[in-house]
This record gives sequence, C-alpha cells and structure tokens, in this order.
Amino acid sequence: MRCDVLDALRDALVEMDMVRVNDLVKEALSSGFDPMKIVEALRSGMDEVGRRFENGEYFISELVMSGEIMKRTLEILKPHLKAGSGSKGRIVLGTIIGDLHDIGKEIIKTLLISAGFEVYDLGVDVPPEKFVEKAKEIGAKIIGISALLSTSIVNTNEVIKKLREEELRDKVRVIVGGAAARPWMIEEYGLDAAVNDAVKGLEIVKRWMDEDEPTGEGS
Ligand code: B12
Repeated sequence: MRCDVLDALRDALVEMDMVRVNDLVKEALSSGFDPMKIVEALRSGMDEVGRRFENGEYFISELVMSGEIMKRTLEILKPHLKAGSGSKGRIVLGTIIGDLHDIGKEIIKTLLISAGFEVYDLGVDVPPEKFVEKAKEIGAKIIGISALLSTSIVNTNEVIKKLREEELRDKVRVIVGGAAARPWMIEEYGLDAAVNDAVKGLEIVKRWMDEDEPTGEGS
C-alpha cells in the first residue's frame, strides 16, 4: 500500500530538503505512524543517496549532508521510541575499526536503551580488542557491532578471535548490524547473528537475554 507521507519523507531526504524532512516527520508522528516506520522510510532514502553516490550522481558532500539531516531527525524521533523499565542486561556497542558511520548505531542504541538495556557505546572506529576488554570489564553477555563498509566487515572476525583467546566465546554473543551485514558472515566469521534491520536486531537481543547462558557459536 502506498503511503504518501512516508514516500514524501523519503523523497525529501533524497533531495536533502531539511525543512521538508522536519515538517514531514512531525506530520507523520502526529498522524500516529510508528516511529520505526518513519526510521525505515528515512533509511530507504539514505539507501537511494548511497545508490546515487555509487552512480556518480552524488558526491561526498551529499553523503555528509544526508547524514546530518538523518542525525537531526533522529533527535526528534528518539523521545517517541518506546520506553522500557529496569535493566535487562548490559550490551557493548560500537562501529568496527576503519568505519566511521554511526547513524544506524545510534538507532539501535536508542531502541536498546528504550527496551531497558544498559548500553556501553564505544563510538566509531573501534579496535576488536576494545569490544572484548569492555565486555570483560562490565560482564556484558552481548557485543553489538555496526559495520557499513565491505572493507571493514572482516574485522568483526577479529572480535570473535579475541573472545576465543580470552576464553569468553561461550559467554558472549556477537551480533553485527549495518548495511554491510549479511547472513553468510555468521558462518564465515563465527558470529551469532547478522542483520541490517534494527527491529530484527532488537528481537534477537531480547530473545538471547531471555535465554540462559549462550550454548556456543551460531546459537
Ligand atoms: C551517510 C553516509 C556516510 C556519512 C556517514 C555519516 C555518519 N555520521 O554516519 C559519511 C559522509 C561520513 C560517509 C563516509 C563514507 N562512506 Co558512506 N554512506 C552513507 C550512506 C548514504 C547512509 C548510511 C546510513 O546512515 N544509513 C542509514 C542507517 C539508519 O542505516 P544502517 O546503518 O544500515 O542502520 C540500520 C540497520 O542496519 C541497523 N543497524 C546498524 N548498525 C547496527 C548494529 C547492530 C548491533 C544492530 C543489531 C543493528 C544495526 O539499524 C539501522 C536501522 O534499521 C550509505 C548508503 C547506505 N546504503 O547505507 C553510504 C555508504 C555506507 N558509504 C560508503 C562509502 C564508500 C563511504 C566512504 C568510503 C566514501 C569515501 N570515498 O570517503 C566514506 C567512509 C568513511 C569511513 N571510514 O567510515 C558506501 C560503502 C560501500 C561498501 N560496500 O563498502 C555506501 C554503501 C554508499 C555506496 N552505495 O557506495 N558515508
């Protein structure tokens, strides 16, 4: 089914019309749209910006500009993402080394906090050992990694190797998200999950937290 406000929002982001994006987000919220549907419309706009960049139609300046609009818009949406209560557990989060993209990371972080998780955000360009050190320090059972560049995604395997070295692999689960995340990485890199959708990622994390200790790789 066509949805005019969300389609218009996507187009306004692609055209980098910040004022219109702002107005349409407010209109969508007051019309009762699920905030995650709004996020997905914006993400689809970002995908189109990425396609235009690949085709040589857009340049770095457009990537920067669309990123800025997306970040500002996220600030409007954050208070509308459902609030939870109590601590459901600790999660270490960050964007893998070599990668500076952080918009998707901010979205999953907001969802996790809203669902009641304690999130330790290490930022962007995070070396594999930092994820593991932090998880060890705070006793986190989950590491969440954001990865958008195909050149950096392989570094998620280093997190797994480090966990094995520290004999923590059976205690900590690793989920990778972001535009570069693909299911084949689960087997290839020894991850527990790979998704490019924050809502699916949140469901997986909640399920893990409801279960007992992890049973091993790929569980
Ligand atoms: C905005 C943008 C930028 C901005 C980033 C601003 C910022 N603060 O993040 C800037 C300008 C800095 C940038 C730079 C570059 N970029 Co860029 N960028 C993009 C763009 C257009 C949008 C990314 C985005 O924010 N999407 C919206 C968010 C919401 O989507 P998302 O990250 O996928 O997140 C969702 C889910 O995946 C999930 N999620 C995300 N993380 C996590 C983590 C967990 C644990 C979970 C569970 C879920 C989850 O939640 C979100 C909501 O559902 C993409 C295009 C694309 N299709 O992704 C290119 C893109 C990622 N960039 C690309 C490139 C090439 C670059 C540069 C190398 C360009 C250059 N020549 O310098 C540099 C790299 C810099 C670096 N070292 O990181 C390529 C990567 C190609 C590839 N296959 O490797 C893309 C795909 C564009 C393209 N089609 O060519 N970029």
